[in-house]
Parts: sequence; C-alpha cells; structure tokens
Amino acid sequence: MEKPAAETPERLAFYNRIDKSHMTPLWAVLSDLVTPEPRSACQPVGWRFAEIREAMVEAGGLITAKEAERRVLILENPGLRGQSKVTTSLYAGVQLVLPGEVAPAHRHTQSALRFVLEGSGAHTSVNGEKTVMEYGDFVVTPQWAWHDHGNETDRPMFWLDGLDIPMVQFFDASFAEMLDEDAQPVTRPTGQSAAEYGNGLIPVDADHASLNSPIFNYPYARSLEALDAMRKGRDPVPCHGWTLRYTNPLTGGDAMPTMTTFFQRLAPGATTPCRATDATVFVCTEGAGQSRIGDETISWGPRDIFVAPSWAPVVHEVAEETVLFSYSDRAVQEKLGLWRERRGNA
Ligand code: GTQ
Repeated sequence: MEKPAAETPERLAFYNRIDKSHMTPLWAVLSDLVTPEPRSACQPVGWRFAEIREAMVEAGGLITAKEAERRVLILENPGLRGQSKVTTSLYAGVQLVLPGEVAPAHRHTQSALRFVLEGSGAHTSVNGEKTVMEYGDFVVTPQWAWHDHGNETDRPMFWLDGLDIPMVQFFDASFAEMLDEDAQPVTRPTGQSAAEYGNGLIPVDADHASLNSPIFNYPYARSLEALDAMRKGRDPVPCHGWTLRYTNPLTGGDAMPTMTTFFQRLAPGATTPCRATDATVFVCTEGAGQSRIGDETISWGPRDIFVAPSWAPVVHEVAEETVLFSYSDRAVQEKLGLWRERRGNA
C-alpha cells in the first residue's frame, strides 16, 4: 500500500509478457486498490429544482410517459458522467407524470424510492395497492414488485426516483419485465397497508423476515409531526440536528434492504463537521441553506437536490428552520460491516 513499484525495463517486459495471458502484477496497482481512506470519483454537486423542472416540462412535450415507459431525467454526478449514477452506488432521476398519463406497470430487481417534489394526488400502485402521493411523501417500491404510476389530477406531478441501479449492475443481477396491461389490478383498498402496519400494530401472522417495509407510503405530514415532536423534546445533535430513519416495522431495520432513508430537521446555525462512508443524496423540503461538502459550497432551497460523496466532510449552514430528506447506501454498508462515520474536524 506504499507507492507503486518502479517500472524497470525488465519488469515492463515481464508485465507485457504475462499481459497476453490476462495476468497483471498486484504491486503496480495495490496502492490504488487498497487505499488508506475512501477515494471517490463522486463529486459534491447540487441541482436547482427550477432548472430540472424547466427541462422536464420540455421533455413532457417531446415524449409521453407511455412511450418513454418512465419519463425521467437522470441526475448524473459530474465525476461519473455517462454511467447513470448520482453516487458510486446509487441512481437518482426526476420523473414527470402529466395529467391523464400512465407510466405502465413493470417490475425489476432494482429497489426504488419516490420522494414527491411537486403536485398532489397522482398515484403509484405497488403489489395491488394504490397510494395517492402528496408533497414530501416517501414511497417504497420493493424489488420485483409490480408498480405503475398514474396522474388523474389536472396538474403535473414531479418526484425524485432513488434506485439501487448501480448496485444491481455491480452484481450483474438485473431482471425486469412488463405487465401486459398498463395498470395492474388493484386488489386491496387504498390505505390498508398503512392501517395494518403503520399504527404500532401488525397482523399476528406477519412475516418478520420481510426485507421491505409493508408501509409503502410514509406521508410527509406524519413524518413532519414526528420530527417536530422530537425537536421539542430533545436537544439537537451537533453534527446532524434531529434525524430520524424511516423504518420497516417488521424488522426495526431500514424500510428497504439497499437504501437507508432519513428525515432531518436543522435549527438555524451551522452543524459541526461530519463525514461518513455512505455518499448521500439530499432533498430540501422546507427552509434553505448551504452545505460545505469537501471543498465545495452548495446553496439550496425547497425541492433542490444535492450530493455529499463518501468521506467528504459535511457542514450544513441554515438561516431558518430547515427540513431535509436523504438517502444513502448505509443499509448495505452496515450489513457488510463497512459503514464508518467520523464526527468533528479530524
Ligand atoms: O418508476 O419504475 O427513475 O424503473 C428508473 C427506473 C424510475 C420506475 C426510474 C424505473 C423507474
């Protein structure tokens, strides 16, 4: 893990010879493989919703949701262009469903989350249950679950899609199929999952090994109520204010197996620096501020999206009460014993 070994003519000749047999010396690359700290191509970056929205409206005039299957503009990290990645392990896109449109039913081995950015009343159906979406709602689409989106309102609906596409790609484990109808049959009343699993009660025969939360819509209003009560009853944690993690009531773990999702409040002022190995995608829902992430400073307000790479020190600075949603691959890193965090300036 020192510097790469010097390249002598004898060594180079040897490397060239074994190269033909698909072999290569570890000592030439070891310091790039096993690094003392994370070294990421992912860069700190932010997108203003206003700019995304303008482009999405233009996309709305160019292609229908049905033809596109999903009318989405991918948010690509500038350090990872051409790879459909917002961080090394995660995907982000913004999806638009116009009034009267349907994004047809399909399923895939990638897990997806939705976070509603604008609009009210469009729906997603997941595994036979429809949920109506409002600003700030967090919706889970588990892997291999049928899902279709529709908008029966008279306003466009925009949401952030967070998927584990790069992870599934890494494992070469992508499967997908379309349903032979646009909308899947609805077999359960709207709200049944939330009623059965979202009130501190669960059906007695529930499957406690379920990797995905049966609560597939976490409404903004309820999450905000929880966060506000927490704020009244506790001092903020210096590096992250008040932060809640969305949870699967069957396991007490994350709502999804590959992505951890957070809901966070910041009081006016600055957080203390913190870095963690999980690169994180943030969305502001209320308030405004700026984040120092590594060497960059990114300003943001409601609906804006920004990214903190792995191990980059993060300081959030806000002038007013602020609410952030975020997601990262912490769920996976924790299962693998990889997740680390360092609080403070070290
Ligand atoms: O809504 O099912 O942004 O399958 C990318 C892939 C959304 C979706 C995306 C997808 C979806």
